[in-house]
Amino acid sequence: MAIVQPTNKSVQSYNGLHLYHGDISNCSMRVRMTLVEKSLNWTSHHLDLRKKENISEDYFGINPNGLVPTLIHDGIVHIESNEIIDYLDRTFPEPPLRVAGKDEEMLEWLSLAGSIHLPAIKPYVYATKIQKKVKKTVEEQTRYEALQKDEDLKDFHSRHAGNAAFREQDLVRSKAILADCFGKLDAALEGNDWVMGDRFTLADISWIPVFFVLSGCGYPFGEFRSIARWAASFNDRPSYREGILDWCPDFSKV
Ligand SMILES: N[C@@H](CCC(=O)N[C@@H](CS)C(=O)NCC(=O)O)C(=O)O
Repeated sequence: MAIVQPTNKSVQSYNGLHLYHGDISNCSMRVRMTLVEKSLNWTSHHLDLRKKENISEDYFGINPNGLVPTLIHDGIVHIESNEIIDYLDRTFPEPPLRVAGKDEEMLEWLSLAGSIHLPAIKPYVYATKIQKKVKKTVEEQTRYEALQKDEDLKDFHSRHAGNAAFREQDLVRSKAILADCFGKLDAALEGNDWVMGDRFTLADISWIPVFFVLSGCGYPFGEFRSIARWAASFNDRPSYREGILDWCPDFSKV
């Protein structure tokens, strides 16, 4: 479990569920979807990533990477979206978002989504769509470098700092990883309603936001026929509407 001891102690007095999240953040979308699936009440602390509201001493004192989402449950701070959704499903087991006896397989899907975030999803989204929209001013960049201790994140953000732009090779690597993962996802969905078979689980919740955001960036999903069928079936699900569309109606317009 990714629990952190915040240096910003104010959050330790929070009761119930509090979520720091971003409207356009795919990692936040999976936590919002899980909260909706469970019909849980939660307090929203929205951070606008375009306005760099995450780059503050206060927020780095809660999430040491300065990333969204962060869940605070009765004063305990949880980070890492895929771990948060697993925590929520274990803590609030009804309705279950897992298949009995198939935990290992399902957690592999969550772990895969988590592992490709920095090398593939983030570069694709920035390079194709949002790098200009989230470009930091010199002042914001200086503040970020002072607050950020994670070298991989520093390296990632240095690639589009100032006049820099993502290199073709970053995009090529990202596309190769994504094609491999979507091939696996498509195969898992072949003949199945959901990733784990006939039950909607955290594995779907982990990948639906990835599909939504990358579609908005123009990712060519056309060849993945089972993914297309899956996407049509989650369209009317309340957690998709309330967890994703109510916050970000169309990623292509971000
Ligand atoms: N591994 C983290 C990744 C979180 C992450 O990268 N969040 C993005 C939005 S999806 C963010 O906060 N971006 C702002 C930044 O990189 O400064 C998780 O799954 O929670």
